[in-house]
Amino acid sequence: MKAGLILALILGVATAGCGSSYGNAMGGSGCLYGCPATMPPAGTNCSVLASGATVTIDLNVGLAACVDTTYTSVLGFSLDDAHSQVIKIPVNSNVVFAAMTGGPHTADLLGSSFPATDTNPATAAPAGTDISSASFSTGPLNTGSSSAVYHAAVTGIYYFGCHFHYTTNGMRTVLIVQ
Ligand SMILES: [Cu+2]
Repeated sequence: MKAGLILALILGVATAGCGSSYGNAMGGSGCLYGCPATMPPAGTNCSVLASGATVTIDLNVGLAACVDTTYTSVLGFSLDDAHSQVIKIPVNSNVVFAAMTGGPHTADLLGSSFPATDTNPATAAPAGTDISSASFSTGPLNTGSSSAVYHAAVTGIYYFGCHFHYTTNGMRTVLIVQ
């Protein structure tokens, strides 16, 4: 009985942390679309390697967050629609972004670091545009819709964010074309 009480207290503290410490860490006052399933683990390698001729990247702000050892906190961009990830894309892949829940979302190229705010105009780039192009964006994608098919032909490290959730929720990632 005593062990059960201690466990309940621990779970209570973990739940309380969802709306307070996590929200503050993201620079906002809480989790607008529900808190991530798990708290961001510290010092984790969040990177995954995509495969296939076309890489589909899910946009979903409700994913489990991840604090990457190199690129810091990432949220809402994923290959498995479960975990926020830093995504490595084989050079010359096609790339599609799919809004899963909580849309509209965008995938905006922000440059070579995470800026304070997303100043990308978030205008949809034509199909076939390289994701490394200046001010690349998918434009707003409503829940259930996918972007045009884009291209990743220029190796590099690209910081991305969602126009609607970058500041409020910390929705951001790093795409590495290699
Ligand atoms: Cu978003």
